[in-house]
Amino acid sequence: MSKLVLYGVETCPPVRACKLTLAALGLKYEYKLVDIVAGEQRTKEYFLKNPQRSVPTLEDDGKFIWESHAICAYLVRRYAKDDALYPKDYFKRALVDQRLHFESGVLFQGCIRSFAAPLVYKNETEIPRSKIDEIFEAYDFLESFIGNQPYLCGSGITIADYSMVSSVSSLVGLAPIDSKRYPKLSGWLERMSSLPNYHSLNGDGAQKLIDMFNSRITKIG
Ligand SMILES: N[C@@H](CCC(=O)N[C@@H](CS)C(=O)NCC(=O)O)C(=O)O
Repeated sequence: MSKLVLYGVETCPPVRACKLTLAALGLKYEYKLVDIVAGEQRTKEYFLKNPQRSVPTLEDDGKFIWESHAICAYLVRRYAKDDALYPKDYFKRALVDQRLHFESGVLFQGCIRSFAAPLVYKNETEIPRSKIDEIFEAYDFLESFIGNQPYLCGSGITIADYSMVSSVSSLVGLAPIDSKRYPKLSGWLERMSSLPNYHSLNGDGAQKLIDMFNSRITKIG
């Protein structure tokens, strides 16, 4: 088997989605820390691996892939014993893809990055109330996606669950999930939180990110 290297930092939700997927597949890999707050993603050496200068990046036998959704899908196609985590069936895969795009565009980019980047890179300390409203709007969608199924795409876990939990668990510090208003979402988050090694793979990093937000935000106005 080829040598896998994951470049990232544990506060980054997409990095944690890749860690959850690698663990679910039982894959061994080397983890190389890229301190994005210190600017390590902007070195020439890293640019040669990933010209977008983002984390995560996966190295597989000297080849590089970035964008967590592409990485997780690749890992399943390349290394999984079956297609449970990313089904080959056209409709089932479309459902997983829809959730992955939702995580990428709405949850991560729209909800997290839009306020986190100004906090980290521009030293801003206030976030508008509308940002919190957008998180709850995203939770409303997730509540309906889950419906009466245990996971986001039905009865079995998929890479969409790993991707989504990395973001949702990072947002609960700013927008707590009330189990009365969001019974499906809170039940799903509880199920995800009881996965083996959940805390070391995702929960601890999510908490560090929440702590970082709390240490920088002085006002939600
Ligand atoms: N959609 C991308 C998002 C990756 C991303 O934006 N990562 C952030 C950290 S969480 C990053 O690399 N930031 C570096 C920078 O902004 O310079 C993915 O899922 O991999």
